[in-house]
Amino acid sequence: MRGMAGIRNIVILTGAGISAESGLRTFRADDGLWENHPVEQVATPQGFRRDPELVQRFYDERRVNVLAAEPNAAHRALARLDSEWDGELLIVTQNIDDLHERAGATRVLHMHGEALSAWCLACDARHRWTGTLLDGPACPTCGEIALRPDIVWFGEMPYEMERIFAALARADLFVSIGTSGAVYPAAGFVQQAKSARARTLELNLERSQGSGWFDESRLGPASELVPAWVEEVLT
Ligand code: BJW
Repeated sequence: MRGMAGIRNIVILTGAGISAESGLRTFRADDGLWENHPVEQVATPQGFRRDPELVQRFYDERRVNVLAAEPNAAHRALARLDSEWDGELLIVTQNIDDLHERAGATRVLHMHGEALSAWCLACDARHRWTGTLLDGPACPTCGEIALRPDIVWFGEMPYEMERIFAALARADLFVSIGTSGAVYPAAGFVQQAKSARARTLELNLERSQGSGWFDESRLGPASELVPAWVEEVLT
């Protein structure tokens, strides 16, 4: 990248690819999460209404996998950037794992929800959740048996969009890491950043669907590309 002169506000978008080397499967790879679980069955509100047990089992398993995973060098490098970058920084993650936080990052926003959170459809409370939901536990706030995974499914509104759009409008640099660019609104962030005159960089194993929108694309594993880019930014 051409130096960091004039860059103060950074927005980083991360996707499943940043956690792949921590052992968490991506969605759209041949052996990805959608392979055995068709997306309309497990990632839509209609699928949940049709077969809640299937969906609860799917996310109970994902929760176990998230708890067993460890942050990799890419998460750690972003945590370093978060602690050392004086300007504005926002890590918008589409991931439901907590590996950014466990690596030490604090300026993190989970736009598609969190595996370790349960949402009560009766009283709207949210609770940190590390156990199962398949067995129908009562909501600790209201006592109703109405907890669902706190995940944004297709057709639902991603979280904190106003905050994200505000950060994109101020961004001097937008960096997309490990995401295929197949899911909106996240896939459109690069265009919003460009209209705010931000520079745009993609770090991914292969070109994403919106690759043409980026000023620069670096292809390779996140565990190598991200630490190298952070080193460049901070020196
Ligand atoms: C590596 C690597 C390594 C591998 N190193 N890289 C028609 C047009 C436009 C939009 C729509 C449309 N029809 C419907 C829509 C809307 C819909 C949508 O986008 N559908 C598309 C299929 C077209 N979107 C929605 O419904 C969203 N809500 C919405 O739009 O509300 C209205 C609204 C309007 C206006 C403003 C705001 C809102 C909600 C989307 C919810 C997505 N939920 C999911 C599942 C929940 C979480 C979970 O179960 O974990 O989120 S879907 C799934 O995809 C998950 C992910 O977060 C998301 C993105 O996937 P990601 O992260 O990109 O993973 P992959 O597998 O696709 O890619 C991995 C990449 O990593 C690859 O490129 C690899 O090469 C790379 N990689 N190893 C670096 N080691």
